[in-house]
Amino acid sequence: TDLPRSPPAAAEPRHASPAAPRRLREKLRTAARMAGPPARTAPGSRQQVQGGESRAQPASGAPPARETRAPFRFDYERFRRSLRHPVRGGRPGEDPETRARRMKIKEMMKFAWDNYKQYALGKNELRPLTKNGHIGNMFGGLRGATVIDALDTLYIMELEEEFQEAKEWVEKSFDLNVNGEASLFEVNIRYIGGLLATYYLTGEEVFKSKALELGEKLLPAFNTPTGIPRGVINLGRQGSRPHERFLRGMSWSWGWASAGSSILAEFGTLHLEFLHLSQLSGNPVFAEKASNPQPGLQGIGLFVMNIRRVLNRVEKPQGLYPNFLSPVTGSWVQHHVSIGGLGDSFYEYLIKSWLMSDKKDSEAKKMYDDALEAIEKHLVKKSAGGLTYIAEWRGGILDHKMGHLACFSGGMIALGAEHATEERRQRHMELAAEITSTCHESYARSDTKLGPEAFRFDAGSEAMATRLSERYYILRPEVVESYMYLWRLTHEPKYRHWGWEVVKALEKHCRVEAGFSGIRDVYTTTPTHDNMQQSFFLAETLKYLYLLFCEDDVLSLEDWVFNTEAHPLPINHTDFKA
Ligand code: DMJ
Repeated sequence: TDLPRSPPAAAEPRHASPAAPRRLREKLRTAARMAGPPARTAPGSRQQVQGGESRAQPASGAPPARETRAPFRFDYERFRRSLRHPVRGGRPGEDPETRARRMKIKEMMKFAWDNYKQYALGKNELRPLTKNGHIGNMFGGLRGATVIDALDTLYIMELEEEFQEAKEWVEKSFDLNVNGEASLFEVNIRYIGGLLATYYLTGEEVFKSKALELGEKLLPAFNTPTGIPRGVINLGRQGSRPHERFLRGMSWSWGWASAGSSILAEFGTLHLEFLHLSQLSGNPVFAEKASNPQPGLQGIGLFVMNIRRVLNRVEKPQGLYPNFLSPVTGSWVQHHVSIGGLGDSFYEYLIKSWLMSDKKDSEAKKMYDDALEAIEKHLVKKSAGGLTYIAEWRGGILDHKMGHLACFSGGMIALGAEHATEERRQRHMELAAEITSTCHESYARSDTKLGPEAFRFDAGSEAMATRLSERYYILRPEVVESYMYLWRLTHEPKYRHWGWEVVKALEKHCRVEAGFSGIRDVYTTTPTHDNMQQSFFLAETLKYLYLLFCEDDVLSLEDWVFNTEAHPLPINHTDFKA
């Protein structure tokens, strides 16, 4: 998803305001319990809970506590042996043009990284025109978003020296003892996702321990009446000033989200990462089977399983999932449905949860199948010119618009189709190909051959932006993401061809002296630049382009699922307890 990047409004009811001191104290005590360090009890001893109080649990359905488990160690070597394909590398005898194209994309990655390193190392993003760094307000005081987002791409592209530079920064400078208001979603997909993926790829403990430490800090966001997390969390700082300790672990809803609601694509995009945190910290892989939830990360899988329970209970209008849900009542707050921003990765994580479980998580598969059926029935449309698109839905009225973000859905639907019944498989593959083709049209119909932020199918418009405010391109990945999946699943040459068009357009319009920049208008051949090299350009756009020109067994879809920031997380072929 993609969300307004302003901090929560002051007027937003913080769910523990100074006007409610008793409630606040209770919340703080609970938050402190939940944000406490992982249990370090001796084998077989009884788990101690801070302050002697009962442990925090997800709002519903959590089974009662029992004795602690034996200490757990994740068997990394066994995990690596379980992979069916090598994770990287070229293959002998490949076509020289494909190799040359892949090398070009590798060069683009090196250029993006080198400039970030030179002008902005330790900041969150590079500003390539002014040659300095940008911090922003999404990550609650965390720094180095580009480093963490780039790590696995550098590794996969075999940019060894650059990978070592990034790793060294994580070891020496990545500080988790920060204080500030962070987006739970963004920290999860970029930082937790990036660290987990790099751990699984390299086996380097530093990435695992940072992911687990950061994961701990996110737990208090789940402390709501329903267990649906709020969008913003104060990451807190240990041993800091009183007002900072006061806020530590507090969470609240975005100021712009109606009636203190939580966003579908935010609370629905935690599952993959949290199950891996759970796995690495010792809980059985599939949390619904856990019989002794514990405070801290070991029970983290239960928190995300509880989200499912709430969603399964609430009635869905026409089977569709609206984007805003109250974390207090567990009911929808507004009936806006979108497979683009605010909704997008919720659907993606349903099908990927099933794939990541080695196709055992049938609940996720059913939720995905039902959701897609409702989308097909109510939102999929064909334009007068024959282009298939997915409209948005506002309380029953269709908005004939697709955001760039919604273009990931071609890849998602193709991925799901692979595993569907024969009748659905064919229909969904066609739908996936048609949507990807429509998204390609949004690029092909622009002067730069890059696509706008949103395009419409009304008032005579077909796959083009009609509003000035929707003409920009900020180096987003969703269209090339779909090309990559469609290539892997069909091997139709057009997807590589379309991907190469994007490479040429990026070089022509987005490459500047010190990095890559977004552009403000895709409909002019002399666009102005927005002076921002987004971290997802290194995590996603360049990675998906590179994989488009790799053999299928590089980060094979049989071994990995990509989180929504393109960080590969392994499919659980087995239980890796040691
Ligand atoms: C990325 O952070 C992720 O892909 C997210 O799911 C949506 N927005 C950006 C890229 O456009």
